[in-house]
Amino acid sequence: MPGEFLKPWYTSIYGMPISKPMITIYSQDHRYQDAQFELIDGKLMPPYEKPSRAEMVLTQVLDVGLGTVLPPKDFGLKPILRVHDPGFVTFLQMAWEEWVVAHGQYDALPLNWATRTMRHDRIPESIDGKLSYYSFDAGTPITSGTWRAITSSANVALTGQELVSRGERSVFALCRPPGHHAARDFYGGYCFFNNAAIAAQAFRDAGAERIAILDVDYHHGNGTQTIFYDRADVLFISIHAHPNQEFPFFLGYEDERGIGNGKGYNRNYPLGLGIDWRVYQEVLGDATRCIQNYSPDVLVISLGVDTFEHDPISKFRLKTQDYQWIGEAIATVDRPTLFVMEGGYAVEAIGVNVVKLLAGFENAA
Ligand code: B3N
Ligand code: ZN
Repeated sequence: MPGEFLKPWYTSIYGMPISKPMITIYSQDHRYQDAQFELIDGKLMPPYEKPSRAEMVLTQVLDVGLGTVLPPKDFGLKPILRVHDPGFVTFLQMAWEEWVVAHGQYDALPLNWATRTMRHDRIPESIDGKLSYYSFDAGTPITSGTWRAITSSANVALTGQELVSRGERSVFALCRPPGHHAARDFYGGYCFFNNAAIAAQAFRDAGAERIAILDVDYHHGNGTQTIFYDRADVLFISIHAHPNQEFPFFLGYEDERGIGNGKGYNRNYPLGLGIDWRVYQEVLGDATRCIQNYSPDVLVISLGVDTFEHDPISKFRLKTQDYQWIGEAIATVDRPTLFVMEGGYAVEAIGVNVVKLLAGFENAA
């Protein structure tokens, strides 16, 4: 690892000039989430969501000199429990231990779910039952290192949040595992803790009055949407593949506009498969204008680059150059901004695309 990354904790650099424009927060602990298999097309295959994704992004951040790379601070469970259900958090903490006792050292996956007429008000006692209760897909394995990786990922987001709260104009939280599919009490879509939601709530708790979250990942951020659906203090906007065609299938439609106090503070832009920059830029322009009208204190970006034309699991046609323009469009909002890493599976290109976007933002800001 480059020496810069091994610097002591950032409190030692507060008040000192930061030589490079955008700080990245990164921890090697993401490597503890390293599953053997993922259920894809009816087969158990090597996972798309793998450690090399984050490593490629870090390499690119360092290669172009985006800015200082700092390790996360440990915030404990308190800020996670501001967003997630205590029973869910305890389940994630204990799941691997209980699974090994029941089944041995294989990745833990659920087998069935409580659909429609079945009961949702009983939490089973067995680990198999709890896996079913607290998940919504079979593509998100719990492994021996999951707990360490997901707490680290949340800390990466929270460290970025703290830096922005203390005056940084923009910070990149290089989170892995991602988070935007995780809801208050269920995981799935490679996500366990909702890093962007945890950071948004932490901004509120630090005194910010209005937060906007813009989710540019290919998949709808169902978890983030539901966490803030009845709230006016967090505007959620998502641009994504239409859920009648793509995961997560059961949320992300245009008519989901929020409920109660949150009515009008949720906005979805589901797009057809195969769209390119011409379509995307119009929608993005609409989304940024909507955010400007809301006038948030802080902007959180759920940053997925699985919108890329060569992404192996997605069907948009954005090119590398387009990511710079996405960054420039985000910069027009002109707010302190925390970027939180979500999806992107074209491993060779993931770093270039992410850094294009961040540099595009930084140079336009
Ligand atoms: O949607 C998929 C999927 C689609 C196409 C695939 N091919 C062509 C091999 C493989 C898989 N899988 C369901 C799980 C997707 C999780 C998405 C996580 C994410 O990036 N969220 O933002
Ligand atoms: Zn995605």
